[in-house]
Amino acid sequence: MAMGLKWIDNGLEMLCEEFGEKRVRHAIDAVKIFQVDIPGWALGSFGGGRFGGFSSPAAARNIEEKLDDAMVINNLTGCTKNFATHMLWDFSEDGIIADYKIAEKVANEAKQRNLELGAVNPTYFLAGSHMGSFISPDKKTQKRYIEQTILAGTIAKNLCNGLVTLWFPDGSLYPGQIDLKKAYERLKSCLFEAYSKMPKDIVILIEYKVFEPGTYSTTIPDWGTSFAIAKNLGSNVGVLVDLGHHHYGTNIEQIVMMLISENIKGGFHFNTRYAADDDHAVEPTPEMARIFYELVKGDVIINQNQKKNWAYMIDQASGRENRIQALVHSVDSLQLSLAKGILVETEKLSILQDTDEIISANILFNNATINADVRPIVAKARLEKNLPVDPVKAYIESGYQKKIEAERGN
Ligand code: AFD
Ligand code: MN
Ligand code: MN
Repeated sequence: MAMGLKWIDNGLEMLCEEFGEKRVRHAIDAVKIFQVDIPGWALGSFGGGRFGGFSSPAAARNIEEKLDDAMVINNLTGCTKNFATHMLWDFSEDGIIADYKIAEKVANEAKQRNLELGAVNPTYFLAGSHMGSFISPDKKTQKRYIEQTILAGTIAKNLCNGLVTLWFPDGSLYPGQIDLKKAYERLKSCLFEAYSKMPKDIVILIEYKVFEPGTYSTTIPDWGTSFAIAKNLGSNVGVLVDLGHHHYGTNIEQIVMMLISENIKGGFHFNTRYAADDDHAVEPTPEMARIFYELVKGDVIINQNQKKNWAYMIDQASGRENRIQALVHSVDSLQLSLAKGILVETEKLSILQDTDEIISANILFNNATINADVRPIVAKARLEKNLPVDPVKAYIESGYQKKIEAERGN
């Protein structure tokens, strides 16, 4: 073993002693096969918000540069082959109409970089959506978004991985501003119309969000609404959970469990939030480990039967940190959380649950999800795949950042 890597073997030995060799090996193998989509929008030039126009150095200026950066991330992590796109940012010349031909070109560009196109996001915001997209009273606006949604289905099927993810900014700022029922019914009827013209052998996931840009109401505010709409549309439609889209303190792992139990297709937009939907890089929080525990227990992750797996995507776009480092950091956090979720000693836990040993159950659960140092598991998985043990450090040392800063001049 190379110098300076003794901590990995030592750490693995300790983990095997506590959680058993079989579980530790399973965690290493799981980390080796887990894949997550990179969001194209995280690599572009998003600014510092209302208080400054800055963006992080050498942001990608076009789709080719976004794909260049995504390739670097995939080479460093070995688990981000899929690149998620947004129709009006990535497949449009004017930001109003999306174009199949551009999507074709982007798919080819991705292939040249050993990447594939992942989830397609119709863009229901940007110019002309000030009164909402599907809830807009303007028929022309509704039609434009219906057509874009249908096209997203065709693009997903022919050029991407067959997944369309829908997030609607529709809602209102003040009570009385819109008729809540009319808005909800307009959204449903536009969505039903679009759905009836989309290919059926794709998966569609409906994202919900409790606030922003609507401050008083959001037309699809919670998982229950997504669930109801998905159920009414068809068996290829499910629910997309984004970590930043709940009221503070919501038990997200319980939502995950319910969706699995209801046998509906699910997906994730991973990120960390501190105040609202601030879209920060994923961190290895206890919440994240608990979510992975439910995903593992529900067999909807790293299942050999690909059809059973949920869709896993990162959705982050915070403004100041180095975006490539931030995405690699997210991948690392997800791998750590997956390993923790797998280490939970389920058999012992269920005995403690059945015998009402409340505190012992909690301690046993926390030993895996909070207290275990699983970095040796993730490191071992990387070594076995010939990947750098510390991908953020490898990125910093690669010289890529200096190169793009010189080339892109922003
Ligand atoms: C916004 C929304 C939502 C969506 C993303 C991409 O809050 O998370 O998934 O844009 O459309 O951040
Ligand atoms: Mn999202
Ligand atoms: Mn969001």
